[in-house]
Amino acid sequence: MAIPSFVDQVTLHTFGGNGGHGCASVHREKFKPLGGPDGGNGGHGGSVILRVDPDVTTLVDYHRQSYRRATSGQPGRGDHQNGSNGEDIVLGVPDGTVVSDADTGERLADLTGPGAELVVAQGGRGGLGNAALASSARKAPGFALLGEDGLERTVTLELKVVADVGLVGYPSAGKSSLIAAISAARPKIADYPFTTLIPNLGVVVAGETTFTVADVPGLIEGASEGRGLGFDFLRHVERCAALVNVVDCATFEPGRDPVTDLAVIEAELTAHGGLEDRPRLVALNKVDVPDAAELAEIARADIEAQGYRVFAISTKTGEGLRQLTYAMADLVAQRRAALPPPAPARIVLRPEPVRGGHAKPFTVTREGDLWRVRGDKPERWVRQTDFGNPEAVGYLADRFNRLGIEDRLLELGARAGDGVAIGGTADGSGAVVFDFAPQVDVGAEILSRRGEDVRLEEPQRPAVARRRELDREYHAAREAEEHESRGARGR
Ligand SMILES: Nc1nc2c(ncn2[C@@H]2O[C@H](COP(=O)(O)OP(=O)(O)OP(=O)(O)O)[C@@H](O)[C@H]2O)c(=O)[nH]1
Ligand SMILES: [Mg+2]
Repeated sequence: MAIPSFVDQVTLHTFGGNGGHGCASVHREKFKPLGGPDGGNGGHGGSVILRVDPDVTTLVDYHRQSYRRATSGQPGRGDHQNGSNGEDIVLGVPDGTVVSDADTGERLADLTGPGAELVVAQGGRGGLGNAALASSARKAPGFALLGEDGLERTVTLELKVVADVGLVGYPSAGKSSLIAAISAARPKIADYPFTTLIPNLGVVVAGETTFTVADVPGLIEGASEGRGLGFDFLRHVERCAALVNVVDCATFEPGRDPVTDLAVIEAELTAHGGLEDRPRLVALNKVDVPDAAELAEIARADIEAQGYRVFAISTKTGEGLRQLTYAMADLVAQRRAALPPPAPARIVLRPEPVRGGHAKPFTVTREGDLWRVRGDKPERWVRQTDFGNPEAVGYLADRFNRLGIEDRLLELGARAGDGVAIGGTADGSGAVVFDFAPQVDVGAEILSRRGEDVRLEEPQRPAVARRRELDREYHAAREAEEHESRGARGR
């Protein structure tokens, strides 16, 4: 199989599954008409996950099928039955896949090392059923929370293969021919210079070792001063374990011979810098040509005297290729043995479900005649709310108050009737807008949490007020904990 190209790129559309809605239901039994809330929770939507799989070497699968959707969570049902979770989709990607957001170009992850993974489109959380929403203060909630929609994200996957061995040399020295001769890759080969415009990559198997070889567009004297086009590509071989200098022994160009060519290329590599410590092999190519074979034999002694291992080869006849590939494999194996073993830990990157995330629980800003509230929690709570159910809307108001949004608005000078927008994009679309109706203004004495009626209780004494305050704090803390623990699973 031909490896498509050095840089493989594909756009992938991913969709996390939606969370299932929670269920509002009341247990019914003979002689027990109101047996308490028993609505189950909705299941979480599945996520789309990219994970490095050593068996995957290209992105071609995603060229063919570029839409990937995880399944949604099932809704909760009565009798405490929770909906099942949607299934995650794990997409195998090659080691060295760079993931960026297709819209913003922002780099999301550089997936290297087996098992490294990125949750690219997180599934929505399931909504809590009314059984889970019940508390001592809210014994029979007549509502449940909605499941959240899964995230959608379009990403660009880019494969930047780090080749084990880099081939350098003059144009037309036979670098691409060498890749074609020792691997299944079929790069373009021609007798004019600069045939190769971007690096080619081939996979070579020599004995126990499998490694990748990349060529670099031909280098010429003065490349480091901007001549030709190979110089910029040298950064691709910076991470190679070894370099092979391919030398043309059959050129008739004046002023060129194997020893001089090698010196010129080495001078350019030195000018580039950073490649000094890379082991080198020298391949004297085209020895099928009679004159070239002779020239190679003369040059060999000279080049070996400089400390290089020299291989006389012909990509045409295959002469010397076996010895050369085994020597490459040795260098690759040595380098691999010297490197620390890959970290067993998995890098799990989870992009924030809401743009950027917020350090504070929420922020309030004045925008024209609107107050805009932003924050992961308030925005999530809005998504979980069934606005057709007044009790659910009331519960949302309670949650806002417990977080201190109302206090903050009053502090900033908001007045009853002002518009309050929760969330929304930068241009303001997608927000949910309320009329500000501060509960303290209408009289604290008839205020209550949902499922509670203060009129049925004793008039408030200071001790009662204090207890209510503590109770409020307790519930706020419990709610935070609940979200933390779900958050730990990434939901
Ligand atoms: N006789 C002979 N010709 C060869 C051999 N290897 C390569 N060639 C020829 O040399 C020419 C250049 O080969 P390429 O493989 O394209 O050279 P390259 O180094 O990749 O060149 P650029 O991509 O331009 O840098 C082609 O015409 C090949 O057929 C060989 O072993 N023997
Ligand atoms: Mg080439």
